[in-house]
Amino acid sequence: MRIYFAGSIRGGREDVELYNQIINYLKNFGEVLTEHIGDKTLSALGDDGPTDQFIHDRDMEWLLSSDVVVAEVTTVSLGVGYEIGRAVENNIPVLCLYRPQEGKKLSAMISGNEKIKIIHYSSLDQVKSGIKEYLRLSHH
Ligand code: 6K6
Repeated sequence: MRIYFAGSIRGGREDVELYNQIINYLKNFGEVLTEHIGDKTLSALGDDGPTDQFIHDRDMEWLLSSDVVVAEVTTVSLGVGYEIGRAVENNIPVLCLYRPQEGKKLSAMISGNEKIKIIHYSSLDQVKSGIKEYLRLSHH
């Protein structure tokens, strides 16, 4: 199974450690195409890598070749929202992982889309069992 993990980069890197842990768990189920999302050396501002056009084109190719998109959506990211939209448009199953917080709600464009599965969680153990159940049931 080819898994595209999406998580915030320029939207903010507060959850990078968690992305890393989720990516490591996802590796039990298949190939994670986007391991760099969990790379702590990748900052929100660093731009010493490839051009934005290269990043966009490469990521879209990976996204469209994936069997499932798993997105951590707690830290709001324009790029992650865009990737989710493109995945839905191309009939690629999307699993969103969200930690509910006081005074903040998930975008209605995500929570209101019946094609998107959303797991609300508060601990790593919880998110792991939710991922396991989803990936087992959806026969990818
Ligand atoms: C380094 C520092 C800033 O940007 C970089 C390199 N950028 C990216 N490298 C790989 N994937 C990226 C990059 N920027 C965005 N993406 C894709 O968009 C990833 O697949 C993420 O899921 C998503 C993050 O979007 P933003 O809007 O939070 O950056």
